[in-house]
Amino acid sequence: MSLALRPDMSVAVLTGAGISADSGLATFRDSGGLWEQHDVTQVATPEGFLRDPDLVWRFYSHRRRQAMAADPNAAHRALASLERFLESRGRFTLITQNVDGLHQRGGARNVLEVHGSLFRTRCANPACPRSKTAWQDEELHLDGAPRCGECGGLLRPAVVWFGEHLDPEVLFAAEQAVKRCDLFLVVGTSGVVWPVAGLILVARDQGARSVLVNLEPPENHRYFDEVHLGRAAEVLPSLLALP
Ligand code: BJW
Repeated sequence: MSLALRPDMSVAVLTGAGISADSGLATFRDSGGLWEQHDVTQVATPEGFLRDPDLVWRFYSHRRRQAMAADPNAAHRALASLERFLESRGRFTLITQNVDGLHQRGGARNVLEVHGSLFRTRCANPACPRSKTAWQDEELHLDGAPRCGECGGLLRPAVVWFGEHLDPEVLFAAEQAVKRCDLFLVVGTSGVVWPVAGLILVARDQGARSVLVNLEPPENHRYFDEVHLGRAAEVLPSLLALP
């Protein structure tokens, strides 16, 4: 079965950790996932970072290393093909909660990284100018938290932790894309983390067709018009079946 896409359609896609599972990266909430192996309050909150920045940096440096060693899979590539298919007459927005950079390495050109990136760093001191703009950083800080060259404070990964606001411009762009889409395609996410979890409600409100591809039915599966169960790398290429 395919989605019968037309080149003049407006498509918004939301991805989560499940799309990178077929590249060998752990998800968060599945059995054996990151939150089973690490205490989320210690490694993914601002309070956890203040308590033990070295631990947090070890967690993110290991994930940097794993993401660098991983390759994009057929699902990442299928979405990049969809972007090219729609580029002259349609609209395409790829919204990802993932921080692993695999969409870009799989050929996607415009990606809204709503939870930041494993490969960017910024200063953790809000008074420092280097806290405002993150920069590319592929180093592994396994021996401890790096320090800011400007203010001497701690540097931090430029990801969004629990209790932190998403970049308002990036979130706005994601909401706008969903508001004007004909098709909202969601791939590999449990749909429990807000505010991104609310995007399916935005899509429904404005009458978009909503399609979910996921290994198992998540809590919010009833909100979707269609649910395709299976591994993203297997299901997505045939579902998109581009000419
Ligand atoms: C496959 C597969 C295969 C497997 N093929 N599929 C309203 C109500 C309740 C709470 C809140 C609320 N509003 C805000 C909150 C608080 C909080 C929140 O949402 N909490 C809930 C969890 C209860 N949200 C926030 O704090 C957010 N900030 C915010 O709202 O600011 C305003 C505010 C501030 C203060 C107070 C109140 C409001 C920030 C959220 C930041 C999330 N950050 C993380 C870490 C990012 C950095 C990092 O990567 O380390 O983002 S947490 C983690 O979860 C990560 C992910 O992006 C995110 C979502 O996870 P995802 O991608 O869905 O993964 P899984 O593992 O959950 O699911 C994988 C799925 O794939 C599964 O369904 C599998 O079946 C499937 N799968 N293999 C296809 N091969």
